[in-house]
Amino acid sequence: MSYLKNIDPQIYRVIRNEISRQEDNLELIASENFASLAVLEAQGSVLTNKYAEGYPRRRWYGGCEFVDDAEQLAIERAKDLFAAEYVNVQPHSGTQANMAVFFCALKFKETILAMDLSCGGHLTHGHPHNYSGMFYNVVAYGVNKKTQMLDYDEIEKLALKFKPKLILAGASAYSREIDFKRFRAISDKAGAYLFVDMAHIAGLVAAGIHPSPVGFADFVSSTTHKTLRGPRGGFIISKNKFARKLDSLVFPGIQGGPLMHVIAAKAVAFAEAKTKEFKAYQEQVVKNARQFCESLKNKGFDIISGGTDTHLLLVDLSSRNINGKLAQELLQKANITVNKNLIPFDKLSASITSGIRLGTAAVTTRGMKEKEIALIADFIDRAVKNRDNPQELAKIKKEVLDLTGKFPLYPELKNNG
Ligand code: DSN
Repeated sequence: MSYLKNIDPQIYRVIRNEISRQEDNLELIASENFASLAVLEAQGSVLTNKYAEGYPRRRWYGGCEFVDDAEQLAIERAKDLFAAEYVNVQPHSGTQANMAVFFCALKFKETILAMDLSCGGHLTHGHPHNYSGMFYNVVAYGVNKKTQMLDYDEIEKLALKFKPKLILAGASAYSREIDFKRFRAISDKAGAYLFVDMAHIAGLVAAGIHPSPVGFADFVSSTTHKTLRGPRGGFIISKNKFARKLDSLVFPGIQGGPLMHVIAAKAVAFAEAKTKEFKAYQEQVVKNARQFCESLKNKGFDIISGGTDTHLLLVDLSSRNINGKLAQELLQKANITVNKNLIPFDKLSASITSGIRLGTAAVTTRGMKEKEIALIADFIDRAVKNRDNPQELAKIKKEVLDLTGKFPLYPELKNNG
């Protein structure tokens, strides 16, 4: 970064600080990951200079021959990876991917049935402060109070009662396998479109570790940067019959020029996701999440639904006499990064919460396995027990630094000096 250092030492410093933060902290935010150097190189390339409104070979501006190749590769690789008929790789984010799908499937004020935020849903799944909640009539489903898992009979009842035009499956804080076949059957009975937001589990789906929604859903949206481990961005999958409408809704409907450097990086990530190493990585992500549940349960923590089938787990802190906000702040003191999270039927507000959400995608990318996960669970337990003991928290932080030091973010760079 020698040019940046000369031209803008302040931003150079910000990036150096962030590199150190990522190196020195245990990143347990379930939606984060570390993209490969190849993805970073593509994303940091001159493709950022190019405007390319339109789609490959049908652009509004000249000079698009090479960015056309990048977008075509991204589309073809995503189609191959997810066995998809149609893919649009231009959405700048998952939120915009979801917006294009809503605009394609629905008229304003029509009814959607989607998962409640407090039970694991996402803001774009009908939250009143998001476009999805402002433009549409939202009916929410949650989880069963006892099992804390999706209750498909209950979802079917709601679908038949409210006759939504669209049913949305997928979540940000739900750790169990989702039965897309059952969702399809419910949607068919209710005469609704099925829309799956697979942003969190896209990497698991790509690797065949979680059943794919493609084939069951009319629309699938995703981000590229969570378990899929690509650049920050979104994409949409659907059947060919929606291709023209979705294309024109993404551009010119809700976006201008596509981010060609990001699209090139998405192409790299889709190629990486086809490899044997990626499949092994995703298997380890889930093994690590299961180990995390077991280790935390052994220390007396309550895990929502009792376990996980994915990369994430939701910890109910109620019995440990600490709320999510305090736990997040406390763990930060020991260089452990987590996010506070509502748990199903939470009695506390969204800004306090009774839980924390933990994910294993990022630490697994660093090479950590079950042994290290057990150690991390121990750090969390000790931090919670010693919340008023600064010396012990400092000791845990030192142990975290010992651990992160053994698992560099980009070992290739270290080996190159
Ligand atoms: N912010 C993401 C998450 O943490 O799940 C969802 O968009």
